[in-house]
Order: sequence, then structure tokens, then C-alpha cells
Amino acid sequence: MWFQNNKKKAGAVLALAASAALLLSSCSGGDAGNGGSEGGSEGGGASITFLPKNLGNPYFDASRTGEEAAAGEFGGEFTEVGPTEATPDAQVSFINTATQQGAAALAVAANDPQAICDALNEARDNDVKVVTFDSDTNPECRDLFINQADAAGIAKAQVDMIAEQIGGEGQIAILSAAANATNQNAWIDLMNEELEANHPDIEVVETVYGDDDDQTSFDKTAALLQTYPELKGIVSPTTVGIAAAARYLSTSDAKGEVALTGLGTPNQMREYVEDGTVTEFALWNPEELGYLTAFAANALATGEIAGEEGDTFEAGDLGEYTVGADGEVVLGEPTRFNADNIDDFDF
Ligand code: RAM
Repeated sequence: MWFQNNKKKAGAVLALAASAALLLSSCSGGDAGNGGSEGGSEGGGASITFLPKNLGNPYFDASRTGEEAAAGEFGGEFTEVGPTEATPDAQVSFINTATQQGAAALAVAANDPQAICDALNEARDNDVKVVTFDSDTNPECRDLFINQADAAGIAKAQVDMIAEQIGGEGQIAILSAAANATNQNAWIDLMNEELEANHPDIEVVETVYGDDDDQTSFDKTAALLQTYPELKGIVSPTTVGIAAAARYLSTSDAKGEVALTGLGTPNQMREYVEDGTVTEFALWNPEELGYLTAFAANALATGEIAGEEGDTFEAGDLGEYTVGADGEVVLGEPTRFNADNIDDFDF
């Protein structure tokens, strides 16, 4: 399996230019070419541009590993572009450039469900297939959404973990990513519903936004602890947020006293599980998400599928996937990580 072979493979090291923009391109199937809707590279696969929420985020570094591997397998052209800050405005210029350059497909993790829609629809008017992954736009702005896991399942896993860790009662806070992030906002709404329905003794005192920026997330954690001396737990449904919060807690008096859970990468969280700051958190495999996204974008751009409900396509080592309602393809289930299993994972 590709994933086992690549367990130790780190994402490409990024040297971020001061310009806040970066472009990575690896030709795995020929020159970039002008893909259009007909396909793309000489290798037979499509030329696909990937636009994550932000660069320098280890989660998207991991998804890139899967994207590149997939492009290598189907002989496509891989390009990654993106901003350093996770904002929708910063994504628009990259979408416009991909359109002008004639990418066959664009895969984007949206920083806002609506703000990038005009740019995406212009891309589609110019025969660029648009796939969202990780964080969706409104469905009318894209052809497919590659969802990491069912949103209700992601929300329930996080509520179950915090409830277990604080004994089912007390004050908690949520440390999220950017305020308009589609994925985090969907999960938070469902988490609040789940808490209200099944955990009436847990009170969410505040939801704060670290913008998927390490320092901002660190500072927001400090402020939460200062503002709420009775706080029993923090849920951070973002890999950037949970890692920054763990770093803060690990050297504070709150270590082991204030529970921290949410969505994190095993590689970023390992030291905090080992030192007792964190007992359990969850995630899916972002390498697999990138890999599946690349295969789906390729299937669309080469005309293998139209993106209709019921369409099926092969995603290499992951096997066959089916397009569901609203153009959604779901990768699988989230995994919980704790001291017993964290060393089995490397992403
Ligand atoms: C961060 C990003 C990403 C999200 C993960 C869980 O890396 O916000 O969109 O899916 O956390």
C-alpha cells in the first residue's frame, strides 16, 4: 500500500517567501501544458492545481504528500499554490491565476463558503473543474466536495472525548480556526447541538478564533485560561489550534487540570500525549484526503465522471468511491489517538 510505504515521508520543506505566496510544482507526467477540460499533461492525467487554506500548516503538508503521490500514479501534473494567511481574500488571486493558466482542475480548501464563489464560478466558466476538499464552499460553486468524514461523526467524537475527559460537567471553551471556515463552523454547530441534547451539565463559555495561526491560537489559549478560572476543558477542532493550545498548557499550571481535545495530527501532538498534557484527540488521515482529492479531480477533468450522484471512480490504493448527494465524496471515519496507539501513526 502506498500509505504504508510513505509513513516516514515528510512533506516538502517550505521556505516561505516574504511575498506570502509560494508555488510548488512537480511534473510527474510531462510538461504543464494547457489542460482545459480535455485533460492536461503528457502522462495522460490532468493538470491539477491545489489551493489549501494556508501554506505552512502541517495538515496541508500531509495532504500534499498524498496529492503528489496520486498525480504520480495517474500521470498528472501537480501544482500547489496558496497564501500564508487562512483568509478567503488571499485565496481569490490564486484561483484567478489558475484559471488564466488553464489548469484542468482546481482543488481548494475554502476559507469561506461564499467569498471565493465568484472566482470559482469564473474558473468553471473557463472549463476548469472545481473540487473542494477539507472545507467546502456552497455546493453551487464547485463540482465535487471531498469530505474527510461525516460532519456529525466528527462533532460527536469531539464531544464524547471532552465529556469523558472532564467527567461530564463543567465549563468548556472552543478554540477554532478562522471565523468563516466552513468545516469548523459546521462541526461547532453540530457539537453545540450534541452538547445541548446529551450533556446538559457542560457549558460552552466562549468560542474563540485562532485563525489557523500558531501564535494567535497560543495567545487565545492564554486568554481563555485567564478569563475563565473555572474552565475544565478546551476543544480545538483545528490541528493548528490544538497543537498551539497543547504547547501553552504543557508549561502552565493548567497542565493536567484543564483537559484539551479536538482534531490534531499525531506527529504534532505526540509529545503532549507523552508528557500528560493531552489524553486523547482525533483526526482522519490527511495524506489519504489529498490522495482521494487528486483522483477525484482527475476523474472529473478527464471526463471519466461528470460528478453526478452515483458516479463511481477508482482512487488508486484507496479503491472505488461513489459520488453521494450534493456532489459529496466521503473519505471515511475519524480515528481517535491516545497513548496506546499514537506511535502507530506518522503524519
Ligand atoms: C486545520 C485546518 C483544516 C482542518 C484541520 C482539522 O489544519 O483548519 O481545515 O480540517 O485543522
